[in-house]
Amino acid sequence: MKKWLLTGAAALLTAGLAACGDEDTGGDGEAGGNADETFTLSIGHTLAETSHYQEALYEFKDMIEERSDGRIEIEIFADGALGGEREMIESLQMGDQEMVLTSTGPMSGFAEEVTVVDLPFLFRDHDHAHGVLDGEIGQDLLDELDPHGLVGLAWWENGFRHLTNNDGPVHGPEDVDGLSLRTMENDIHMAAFREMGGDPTPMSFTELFTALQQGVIDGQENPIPVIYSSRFYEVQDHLSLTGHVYNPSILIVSEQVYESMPEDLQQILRETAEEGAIIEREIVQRMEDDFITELEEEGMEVVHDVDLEAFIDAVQPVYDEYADVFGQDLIDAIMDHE
Ligand code: EAX
Repeated sequence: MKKWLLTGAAALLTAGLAACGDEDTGGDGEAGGNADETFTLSIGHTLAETSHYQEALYEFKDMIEERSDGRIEIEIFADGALGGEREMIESLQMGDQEMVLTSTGPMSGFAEEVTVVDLPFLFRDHDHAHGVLDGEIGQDLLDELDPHGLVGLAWWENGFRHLTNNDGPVHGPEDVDGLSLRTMENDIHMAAFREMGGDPTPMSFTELFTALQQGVIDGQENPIPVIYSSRFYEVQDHLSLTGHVYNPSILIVSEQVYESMPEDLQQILRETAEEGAIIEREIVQRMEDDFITELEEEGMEVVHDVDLEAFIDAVQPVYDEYADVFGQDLIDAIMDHE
């Protein structure tokens, strides 16, 4: 009985969505809506209103609303107001939320193929990452979202992730031994820290500041713009510039919502998301350049010259394990990309 009800509800929902798009879909379900229909798209993210995500989304909002002549209205919800990243992605799949700007961290629960980008030390620098993600490999990875009710519009950016903790300065993997560390809900990151003797705890970003404040965990890892805008300097004493993972973000729209929109608005969404990526990456670069000094001024002790080779050696077993998941050819294609 319960299953029938769910099936019935799903059928009603589908019929309702199809109805609102009937005028222009031509029955293929690819595009819907009509010329004068308006769409309000809520975009959720977990970072602060002073973050790189928020600053870039303001620009995105202005461009979208201008280019659509007001047929699309964007509402931005920061600070996890709509939930953690995994929750928000699930809401998109159910059609309960329109958009999310999320790190790839939690993606292993939705499209594991995408998390190849989460391998530690996979990308040499920002240019290398952008070259891979903006090319064929990046598009193929975004396409992996399609079967999961998600449309990946463009690769945005969170940045290179660095390690903070309250135990002491971390110079090499030996200093990670015994540290309890929050990680994203990402098996690869957890495996990497276990290889160093760390004790990883997967946790939504929305719980992280309180967990650090209460000493539930010793440390965490995040890009400089996140560490600064989320004020982790108030609850963390030591920062080590490990840059152990390049963390892209993805601007995602619910497939149900996307397919209810007419093609011209779909195109505006895609093109503006790609332009927004360029703007957002520039914001990240500026923040990465400026905020390390700010964090030192806020009292964090910063280790600038970590033993990078030792970290890279320590995480090699993770490559051996995940070569079977992603395929060595894909990993090589990414690492060898100019
Ligand atoms: O995507 O969870 C994290 O550490 C992420 O950096 C954050 O949610 C931004």
